[in-house]
Amino acid sequence: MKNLTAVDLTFRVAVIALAFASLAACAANPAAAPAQSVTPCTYVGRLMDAEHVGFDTNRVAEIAAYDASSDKLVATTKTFFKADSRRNYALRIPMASKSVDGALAPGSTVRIEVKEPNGMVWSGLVVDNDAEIGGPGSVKEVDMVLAYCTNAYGIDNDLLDDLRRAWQNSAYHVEGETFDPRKDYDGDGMSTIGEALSGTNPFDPNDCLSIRSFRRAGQDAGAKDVLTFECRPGRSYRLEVTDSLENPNWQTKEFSRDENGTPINYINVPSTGSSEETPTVYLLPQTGPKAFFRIKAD
Ligand SMILES: [Ca+2]
Repeated sequence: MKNLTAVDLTFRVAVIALAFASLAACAANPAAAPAQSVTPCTYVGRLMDAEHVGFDTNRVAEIAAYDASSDKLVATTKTFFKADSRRNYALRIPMASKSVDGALAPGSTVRIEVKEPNGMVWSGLVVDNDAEIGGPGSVKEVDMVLAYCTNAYGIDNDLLDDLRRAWQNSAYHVEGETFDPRKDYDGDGMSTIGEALSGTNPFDPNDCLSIRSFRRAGQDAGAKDVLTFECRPGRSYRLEVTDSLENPNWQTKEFSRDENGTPINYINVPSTGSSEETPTVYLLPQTGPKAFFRIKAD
């Protein structure tokens, strides 16, 4: 087992809901009232490795939260897989109405620790501004990437080394040139970093995240547009649409996986999935004379 102290630079954070109802019970005389247990605060989001492959039920990571002041273990959970959500973990932090007898209360801070299935432990994870837990019943959306990054490109140091070696062994290597992972060496429209994080080959112009085919819906009632794209293991995909590329206003477009399926916003591929699955998705026809689509990999 190897212990690391890591600061993830890529947390994306949004507090999506807050509820304060349970605080009212102690408002009359907060000093005298005993601490009461209240609805937990929940951290939810997507836990990914350095290449943005999500952990799931095939590749289970364990997540633990510690009280930052006492280092006492307060909550644990494991990653899961849901076909219709990019989230793969939910960590419920038990709370009390106030901080007595070691109970966590609004304003307390936690330290997150992650154990990968290979035994590697990421300890001391700093959750940016989200170490402080929210109010009772609050939900904090926190994505976590297990990356150790001290370079200027914002990616894992080992991944950067791997990409540099692959470039040196590729047809795009130029003696004396410095490797820059922000470049699109193979000229397929995606940067080297973008390809590495979406699971395609940065040094193969025929391999990149792309829409493979699109067919407009016919005139029949209920007909749908049909779109296909290639997936990679462990990634989560979403679709966006805009009616103009001059002043694009990209909006999330719902997927529907079959003719009668309930529309969903994400297509998730298990971490042990086929390396080049090409899903066919059916879309409600876009209104208006033009529509431009794009696929995003998380
Ligand atoms: Ca490529």
